[in-house]
Amino acid sequence: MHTDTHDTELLMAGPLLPQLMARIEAKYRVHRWWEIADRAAFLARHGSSIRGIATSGRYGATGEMIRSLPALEVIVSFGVGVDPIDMEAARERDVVVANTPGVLDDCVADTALALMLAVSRRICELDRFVRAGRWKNETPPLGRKLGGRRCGILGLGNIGRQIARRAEAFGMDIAYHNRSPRGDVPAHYRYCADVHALARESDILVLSLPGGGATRGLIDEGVIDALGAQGILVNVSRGSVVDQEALVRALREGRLAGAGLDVFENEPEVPAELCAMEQVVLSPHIGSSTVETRQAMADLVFSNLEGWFEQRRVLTPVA
Ligand code: 8YV
Repeated sequence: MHTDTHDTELLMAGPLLPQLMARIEAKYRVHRWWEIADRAAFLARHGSSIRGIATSGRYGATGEMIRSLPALEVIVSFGVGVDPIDMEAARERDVVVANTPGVLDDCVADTALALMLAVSRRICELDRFVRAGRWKNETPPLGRKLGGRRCGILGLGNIGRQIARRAEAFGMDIAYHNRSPRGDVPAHYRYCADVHALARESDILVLSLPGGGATRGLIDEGVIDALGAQGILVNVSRGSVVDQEALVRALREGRLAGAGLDVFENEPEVPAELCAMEQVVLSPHIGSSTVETRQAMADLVFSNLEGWFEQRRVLTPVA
């Protein structure tokens, strides 16, 4: 069935991938939220005809936005994390929310392994060493091997499982913590009953759990100390999960060996002290940023929109 959607009005919360924006704007009547100067006047005029929000894990959708659109039916988000979407407001208003799970698991897991390797083998530090001409007069410092060390995964969901597979291929032992043990993972993955136990049993602790209120500040001073002075923290989930000040303090005081961070508490702000640390590898939230995966995410966003407005069914609803 083909339905004409040209008159369907959408609010786009922020700029998305250019080719995705072009595709959406060719098919729907799109209002660009970030370009609207007088938002109150805009809402008074168009608020009651907007049926969908196109957003991302970066822009989200606030409760205020959701409640100010009485005709809203669907929120379609680019990314798997829905922490900046007010899910409760969406539920109250019977608004369907769709994200892009599945298509980015490989790339986010690759990013986690890249950070694990980069920190353990001191790749970025040694790159700076070579560029500074120090090789001529100095012996490069030694790294640590991954094989034989313990990889703890906090959040063994789809992404976490891909991280586990990769870490196993490097010869690491796998432990994890979820709300409950998973029955569908290899029996030799050790389940730890809480975050502290997992940190104690890990050489490298990888965070791949959802952000949001329920996990805010979960990685605090106590967990960092349980990971210990030889430990490495890798975060590919959300900056909000980590008490960033406690992390910086532990790195400064040598109570943690290193960190590989793709996400931060207040992106794109990164504390200057972190930027100055040799034992830290920083990346600008690029977990899913490959040509292939971003295209797959864009296709899924578009299919979710089409699915809703043509068949009243999104492909990947958030449960
Ligand atoms: C995206 C992400 O970069 O999927 C997620 O939750 O964090 C990333 O894949 C983000 O959603 C786009 O802004």
